[in-house]
Amino acid sequence: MDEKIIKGTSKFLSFVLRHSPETIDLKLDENGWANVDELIPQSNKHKVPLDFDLLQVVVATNDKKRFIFNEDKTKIRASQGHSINVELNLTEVVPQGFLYHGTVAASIDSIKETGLQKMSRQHVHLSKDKETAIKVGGRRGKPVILTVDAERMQLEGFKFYLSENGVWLTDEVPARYIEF
Ligand code: HQG
Repeated sequence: MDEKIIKGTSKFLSFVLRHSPETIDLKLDENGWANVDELIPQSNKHKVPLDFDLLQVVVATNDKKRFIFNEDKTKIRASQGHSINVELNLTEVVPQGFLYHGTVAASIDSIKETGLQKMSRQHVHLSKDKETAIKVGGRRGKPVILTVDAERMQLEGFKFYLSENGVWLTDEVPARYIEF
């Protein structure tokens, strides 16, 4: 299958399943699930070609496992990254040591002032390795990597969650826990 089509479909799914299902008149349930038999016709109706085979390939080959099916593949959702309000029922996880956040120099003064904020998403996104953080920051320019003392944060009462695809999530990171 054509790589370009797979990537384009992944971007389209990120958009509708995380941010804007109404664009294709799609309803997500309160846990962020879309019915596959609604997603496919609604996509086609809005001129985005989609069938079950393509959907399966996108889910299976996605580099970050961004999407997940329920057990019988009748529903699909994004594992993280939402700006719309969905309840993912994430389980709390206790981090050990440090986590990393990739950003760019232009954001540093503001982050020093207010810490890491979730901005338009539901959580602040952190990763357990620097390489991933470099990629995340690199989406916006020359990456700057911040080191977060997640273990100390958790000991002092902050909650951490791990998405189905391995992204560490928290509500905010006050600047005192960040090594710049
Ligand atoms: C910055 C991608 C100023 C923050 C990635 C980031 C990730 C602040 C931007 C996922 C700030 C928000 C999320 C503050 C945070 N002042 N700037 N106080 N606090 N920022 O896209 O973490 O490929 O919402 O540093 O891989 O970049 O789409 O968050 O630059 O996992 O699956 O505000 O998106 O995943 O940007 O990326 P985002 P992010 P996907």
